[in-house]
Amino acid sequence: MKRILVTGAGGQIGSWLVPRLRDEYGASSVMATDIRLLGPEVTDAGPFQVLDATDPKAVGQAVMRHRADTVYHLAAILSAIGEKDPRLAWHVNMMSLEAVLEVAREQRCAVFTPSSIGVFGPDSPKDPTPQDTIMRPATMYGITKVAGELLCDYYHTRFGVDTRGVRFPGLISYGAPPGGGTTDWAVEIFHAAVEHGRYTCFLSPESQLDMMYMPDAVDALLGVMEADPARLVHRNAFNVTAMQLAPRKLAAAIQEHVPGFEIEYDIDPVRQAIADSWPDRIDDSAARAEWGWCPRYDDAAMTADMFEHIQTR
Ligand code: NAD
Ligand code: AKB
Repeated sequence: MKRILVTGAGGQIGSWLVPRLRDEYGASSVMATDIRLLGPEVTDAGPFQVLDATDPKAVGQAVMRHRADTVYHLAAILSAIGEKDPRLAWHVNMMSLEAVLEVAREQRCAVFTPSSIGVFGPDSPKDPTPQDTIMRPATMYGITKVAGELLCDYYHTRFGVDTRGVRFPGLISYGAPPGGGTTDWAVEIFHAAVEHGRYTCFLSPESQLDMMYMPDAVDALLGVMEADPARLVHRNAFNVTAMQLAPRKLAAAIQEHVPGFEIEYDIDPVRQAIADSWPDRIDDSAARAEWGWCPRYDDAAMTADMFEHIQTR
């Protein structure tokens, strides 16, 4: 029976991943943790503990008490907050990953760590961005993600820890709001459309970025962790994508569901510079070949499903 510990469980991904893991492996097998107390939908549905993932001793004790064999390490600071406070991003992203990997080495756990399209920078080829290419990011977030990928690969080759990861694009979901990234506009726009019929976007109309609907992201996460290790040429981390969206394009799709919806632009130079340094489209053929990655939602299916759920709420 699997025994799982999730860090950063209260965030955008964790709020989807924890219920899915509890369905899949049994509620008592999945220990949700976060630096803050979470709501009853998490704490009443299975084990929960407040845990600062940057504290190696506390991480070690939590893994031991729960007898975890797998850690899904989601705690992190995202790109836009990382540019506001680069030292915080370095501290949280690097210290927590180092703590988790050391505990995994000592207690023989597998580790999933999400990377990001943020590993790429202005020198990376933009369309398509290959799996293996130049990675010289221009953000502190990206720097921590590249260093994190290397550290995860190091723990695999040097110590035999089963580390795996994917480079997520911007994730779109209803439920827990996004946590301070450059792609947050693609979530905010849906809520603004339903509540106000208009949205002011902080990126320019043609800023195209890779995106994915959260149900596919959770499938990717479980898919790479369940993959036959003998087939894996890469580990940390696989490019994965599902669609490419720019604000003008998504606004047009939204107008089909919310007639009269209007978008205007008030560009934030910091987040625009981050978006400009990221790929237009990543090539995820390695994930498709090595573990069968295949997203279910394109932009039309995602948009329809988002409205169905937001409007019901
Ligand atoms: P989020 O910001 O929504 O959630 C992060 C969670 O971590 C929060 O609940 C926060 O309370 C918690 N946290 C912060 N500091 C902590 C600490 N020291 N100890 C324990 N918990 C702490 O982030 P998310 O969107 O769920 O992202 C999870 C992971 O996926 C991150 O590594 C992120 O870089 C990566 N990722 C996310 C996206 C996306 O679009 N959401 C895209 C690419 C990669
Ligand atoms: C962000 O915008 O920071 C995240 C990401 C793509 O890593 N959504």
